Amino acid sequence: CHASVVRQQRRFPDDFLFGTATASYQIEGAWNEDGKGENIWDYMVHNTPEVIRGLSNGDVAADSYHNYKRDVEMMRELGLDAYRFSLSWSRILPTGMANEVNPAGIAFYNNYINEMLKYNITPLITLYHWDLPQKLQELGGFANPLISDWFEDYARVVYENFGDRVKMFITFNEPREICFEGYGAATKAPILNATAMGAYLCAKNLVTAHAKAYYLYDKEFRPVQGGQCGITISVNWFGPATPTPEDEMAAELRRQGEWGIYAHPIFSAEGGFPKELSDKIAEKSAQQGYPWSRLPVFTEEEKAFVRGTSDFFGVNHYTAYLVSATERKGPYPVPSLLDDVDTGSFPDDDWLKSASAWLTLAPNSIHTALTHLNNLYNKPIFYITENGWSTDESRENSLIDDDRIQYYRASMESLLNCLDDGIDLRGYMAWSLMDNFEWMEGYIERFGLYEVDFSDPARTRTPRKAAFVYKHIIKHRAVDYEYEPESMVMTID
Ligand code: GBH
Repeated sequence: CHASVVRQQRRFPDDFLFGTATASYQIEGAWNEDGKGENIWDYMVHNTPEVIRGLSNGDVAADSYHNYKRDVEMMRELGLDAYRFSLSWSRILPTGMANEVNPAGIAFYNNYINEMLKYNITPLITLYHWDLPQKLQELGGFANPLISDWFEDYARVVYENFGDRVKMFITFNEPREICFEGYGAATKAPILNATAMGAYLCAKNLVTAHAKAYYLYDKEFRPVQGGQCGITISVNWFGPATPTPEDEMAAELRRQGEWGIYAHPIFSAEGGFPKELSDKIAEKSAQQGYPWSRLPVFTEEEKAFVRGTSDFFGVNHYTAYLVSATERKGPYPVPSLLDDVDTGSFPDDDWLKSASAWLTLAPNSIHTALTHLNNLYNKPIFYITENGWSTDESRENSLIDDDRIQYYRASMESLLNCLDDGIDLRGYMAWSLMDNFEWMEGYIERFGLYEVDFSDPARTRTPRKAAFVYKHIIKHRAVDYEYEPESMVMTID
């Protein structure tokens, strides 16, 4: 068969940023060491341990707080251009407020950053990946509009301490998971399950907090530090299950409920919440006897404040779903975002399944999603800030992950399709550098290019086969389907 010989090898540009991503609570451990304050994940796993599969927690996790040099060594082994990681707000500001800065927290991140820079690895910082200081949660967290001031104060400490060396800041990771899962449902901390309005209040306050942190960077820090500031939103693809107007409309409403509600205020020309979704929530709220819409109003002034406040669009993309106006719906709580949107969603039966119920290999979905966003939001600069595949911790031969390799290669083709179309896509971060605390799934679902032995106090990291394949892709800026690692021994080139 000549297919592999005939297939034209498409290449990534030399300046395309290849990296991996992680998040503080998922890897750091050291939950109460050196002055760190308690956050909402510490609080939840200690007070309601039964919400986590296997009753595990992130107290130690991959222990990156003590293993950061090994982490950077792995980055060097892979030949990464960049590494995306998040800061623990309560490690830096133990009370959540800027009254007290923890020097040990600043020192830890300085060491991590400096170790990367020593080897020319570009650090990308996420300010918030879900670990809110518990004291701020007790004041309402993202349901309190004052969160935007508290976040701005925290952002100032971050820019002041790290912005001399870090040139890319991401304010929030995945507003949907923060707002919908944490406030509007009970699938992430702080498990509020305030279904009627939790996600909606949080959405407005979060995008406003993002905008304040953006202006702070833009006006006070960018002139000296010269970097970029943006946001990362989870954009999975939601397409119609059948080509009928009903399913087309259902898919559009679902996209607005999943990510448009966070992206539209920042990236659209007109600003504010998406129209069809706003109308639908207003209509349902009226039917339900509310004197006002459960979706908060954006005044014209507020819309203008939030609009256009991101230097790039960070996209976390994992998968796609088919959306139906009638099939496989609910039951959903009433009232709730899911009931407002009122659609069913499911993967195609033919798509390869991962260890996570929500994650299948949907063909070319990065390209489909980015093409849509590119048209909708007037061609922003894009980074894929997460993309990855899970295997089950109980798998035999856990280092041989051919399904993960298949997924990453498919992702590469989809990225190349974007580049071929002239989409301004500048980088790709694989989730994840190593196995870590997978939130409610504990240590059962594994996303790492490196396996971590969580029963070993040293948290030994061992490369999986996919690590060698990703390394080869980065080195050659292309996908070679013939490539097989010669051995499972990893070295630094
Ligand atoms: C990312 O979220 C996160 O940023 C990262 O921290 C995480 O480790 C990674 O994905 C892998 O999960 O169980 O059906 O209720 C991805 C988006 C959305 C994926 C919510 C899991 C749970 C759906 N996530 N989803 S369900």
